[in-house]
Amino acid sequence: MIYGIHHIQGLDAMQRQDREQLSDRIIRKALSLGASLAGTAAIRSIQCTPSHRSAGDLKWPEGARSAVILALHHPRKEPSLDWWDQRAGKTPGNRKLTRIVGALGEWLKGELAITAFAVPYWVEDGGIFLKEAGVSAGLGVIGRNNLLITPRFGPRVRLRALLVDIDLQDGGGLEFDPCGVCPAPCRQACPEQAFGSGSYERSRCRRQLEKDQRNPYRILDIGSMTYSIECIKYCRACELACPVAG
Ligand code: B12
Repeated sequence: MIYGIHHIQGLDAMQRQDREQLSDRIIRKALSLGASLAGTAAIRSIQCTPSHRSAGDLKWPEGARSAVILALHHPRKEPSLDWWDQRAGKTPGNRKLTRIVGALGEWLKGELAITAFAVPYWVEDGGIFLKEAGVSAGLGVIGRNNLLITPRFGPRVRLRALLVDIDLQDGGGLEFDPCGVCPAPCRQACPEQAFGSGSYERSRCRRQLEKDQRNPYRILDIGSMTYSIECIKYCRACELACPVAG
């Protein structure tokens, strides 16, 4: 009997070690493909986060057991990564992230025989709440600006995910509290006082983003050498005011 328990405990430890090694390998591959950060999480821990709990009936692909969450750094000095244009993928940053996700999915299938499901951006199209998945994967924490704050890049990252049909390590539980002693310049920076009530108000934030939509920019199209590409530079005040990671 005692031997049996030890045997099971040994098996558990081995499975945990396998999961950790596999997660590490996948994370290293994602970084080598150009992701700035990557992490893994069990679907059941993502399902326990506030937005997933309150959304209730999200449709997860059958067989999906874990998620790989990727982040791409959007540095202050490269604002164009985040300009929304008319092309597929919408922003240069998102196009890059989508390419990395695609290449990682191919590698998982070809190298490790793992089935990967690309996750749409919009939750209503079958997507997931990416900031909270990022917390579950240990990439960062939710800050007072309501964004995922990462230790290395602050909130200046964009996120995407892949779901996979195997068990991977649950990366959550990051010990990081950047907002505890911060005077929250992010909250003062909002042009619509979306944090005026003490918590984030989506309708106020949306009001600013609608103003940005009504005020598109024309940028130079290198092909035709004319100012013909129209793009929207959405407000990032709460993100850019965050002092974490400079
Ligand atoms: C819809 C959407 C919007 C809407 C509504 C946003 C909203 N928060 O309600 C609008 C258009 C207004 C918007 C605005 C912005 N968005 Co937006 N948006 C999304 C989208 C598609 C879904 C987000 C959503 O609906 N969440 C559900 C709502 C109810 O949750 P919530 O407001 O985030 O609040 C929850 C969390 O804070 C959580 N929470 C609070 N504390 C804690 C603690 C823990 C431990 C946990 C686990 C959770 C948690 O509980 C709250 C309630 O459920 C995601 C992409 C995706 N698929 O996830 C991008 C996304 C969240 N947006 C992003 C960005 C960057 C922005 C903007 C800066 C605009 C811009 N220039 O891109 C602003 C910032 C607004 C802000 N400060 O929150 C990034 C965030 C990156 C990051 N570092 O966090 C995302 C992930 C897209 C991306 N490309 O990577 N967005």
